[in-house]
Amino acid sequence: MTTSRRPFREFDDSYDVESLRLARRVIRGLTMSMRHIVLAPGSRSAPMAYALREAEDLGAITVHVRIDERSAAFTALGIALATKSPVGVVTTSGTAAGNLLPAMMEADLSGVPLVAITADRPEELHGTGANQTAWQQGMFAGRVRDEIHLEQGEARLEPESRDDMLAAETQVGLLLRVATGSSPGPVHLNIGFRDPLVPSEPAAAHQPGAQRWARTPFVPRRVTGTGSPEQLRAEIIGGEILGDRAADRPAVDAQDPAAAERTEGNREAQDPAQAPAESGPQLAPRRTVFVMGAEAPAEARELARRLGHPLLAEPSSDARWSDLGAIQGYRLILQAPEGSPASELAGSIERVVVAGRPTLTRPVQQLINRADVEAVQYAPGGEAWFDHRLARRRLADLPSIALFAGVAPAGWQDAWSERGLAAQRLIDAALTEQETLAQGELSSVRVAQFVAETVKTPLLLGSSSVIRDVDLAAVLNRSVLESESGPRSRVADDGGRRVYAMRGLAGIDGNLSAASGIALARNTRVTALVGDLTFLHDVNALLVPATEREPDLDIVVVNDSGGAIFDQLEHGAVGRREGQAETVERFFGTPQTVDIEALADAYGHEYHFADDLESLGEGLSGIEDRIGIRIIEVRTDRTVLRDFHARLRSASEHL
Ligand SMILES: Cc1ncc(C[n+]2csc(CCOP(=O)(O)OP(=O)(O)O)c2C)c(N)n1
Ligand SMILES: [Mg+2]
Repeated sequence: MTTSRRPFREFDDSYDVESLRLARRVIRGLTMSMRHIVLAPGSRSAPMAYALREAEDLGAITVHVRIDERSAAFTALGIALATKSPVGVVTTSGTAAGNLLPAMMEADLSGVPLVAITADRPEELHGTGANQTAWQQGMFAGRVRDEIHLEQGEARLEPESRDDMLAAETQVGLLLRVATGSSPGPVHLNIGFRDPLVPSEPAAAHQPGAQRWARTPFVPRRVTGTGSPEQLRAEIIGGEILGDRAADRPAVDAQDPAAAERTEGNREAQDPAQAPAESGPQLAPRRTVFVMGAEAPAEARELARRLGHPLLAEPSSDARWSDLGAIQGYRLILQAPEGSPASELAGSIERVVVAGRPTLTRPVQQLINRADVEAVQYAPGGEAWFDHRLARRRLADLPSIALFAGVAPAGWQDAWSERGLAAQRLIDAALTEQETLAQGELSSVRVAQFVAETVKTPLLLGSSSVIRDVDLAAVLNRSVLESESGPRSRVADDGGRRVYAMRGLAGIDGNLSAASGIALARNTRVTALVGDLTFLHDVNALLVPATEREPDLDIVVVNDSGGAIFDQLEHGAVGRREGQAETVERFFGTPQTVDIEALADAYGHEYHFADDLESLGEGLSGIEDRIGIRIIEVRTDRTVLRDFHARLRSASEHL
């Protein structure tokens, strides 16, 4: 149900300066679908600041103030990630606007409706040497779904001819519809404001009550209409699409690929395109796996489960945390040395359905690109990062995916689950061995595993190593490993766990700010697990103006004094060449010795140092009794990681 908007005429701000009147119209347009806005201070944007203050008083929007524009933009991005609705970030003119670019780029590729609202000088001041004046129109070109420029007219508009103002409001509303449309993403609103930029004093006789906010209540975006993923999912789960064929699937030995071919029965059904339409789709037995990347649609998970296919799920897909079919330690299976049972299992994969965007590891990319494997992307529409001209084949609807994936031969899922449990035990044993070698010093992989398995809050996984370590080592439900009866005894642990990660561009910038935004929007404590460089890159996220609500945020910093990830890539090998260690350390490792405790102290936040799992657990506990930001530092040694991963690989020979 919606309440009607109050007609425009009821707004009585005719007494006020034009800049304020324009700002109010803009904000009215924004509040049609926007509930949060982040503002960084400045002079040219002053009309927006005053008008936002009014709007906040009227209950139309929540305003957050941040001093650093880059942090402001990433905070807005975090709020948008958590609320799945458009969030604005307001800046003054000049380089202030330029600082939004990284978050706009991330929003572009992760399809987040971030609305850059940049104040500008009037057009005639451009090119005259006026202070803080740069050409801002189109400055995010190619990264935004749409952009508009509003120029405040020179002449004061008469109250009875407010067409320009009304048009501004409508244009802003339309811009937001683009941001949240079928291909959601960032948009840019540039506004040329003219002096004066502060509100006039209303006459003593003025009735302030006349200026009441009118807004349409927010209605979350819903996919509707025939063929929507939800509908299709209902049909599939209800058996309308698959009928009872999944239940009737022929018994095929998963370890005997040829057996699947022999019992396939319906040859025509091998190619979904050739399936006879009248008789309905036929599902052939197939050894398929579903790779679930960032933002993988939930209905793909349900389909995989229904068809009996294993899920190879990255931590930023919900499938990793809320489903029974996710395979533990799958990376180890995919990269197991040739001749091992695990490598045979991985080698027998015939088809891969990719849902969402996997970005973390090479074994997954190699699987998708394998010459003997057919891979399709399930992309129901609006994926910001998917270009079918460049990437693999795309299928947009679940019935086509079901036809492509076929049903799992008997034993397929169990073979993966059992191998996955063995892989997980191997990983845990390797971690214990590592800790013995390092005389009890914590491994960063162990820290990532512990945090991901322990915290109950929403979790933001920083770019670089931590998300990959969680991907490698974290288990949804540890009791599975301890249980003797194996995979069948698993208990679903779907506590609504939500894991966030910046997988649009995987930057190490803005991670803490995005986590703050998520905490503010969800009104709950969030845990951010980040590397030391990721922490320091966005340390200004700790700067919360004294007037603002501090986000409830636990930041776990895995401090290994520099970038660990590079040593695990090609640079690690280069660094081991004669005389190259110093170069690689200087240009890639980039060691740092910042005193994080002193930083926490300087910003006025709680600090906890953890040197073992017990004290890490203590640092993360008691969340009901505390507010604000806590920084939990764990020191680890990145120089041991290359050998650790090598040992793990060779241990998987017998997997
Ligand atoms: C904004 C940005 N700059 C640079 C990079 C390249 N980069 C990727 S990982 C990394 C090092 C990260 O180090 P840290 O946060 O300490 O994580 P670690 O790998 O040590 O766990 C860098 C510089 C990036 N991804 N984003
Ligand atoms: Mg580091």
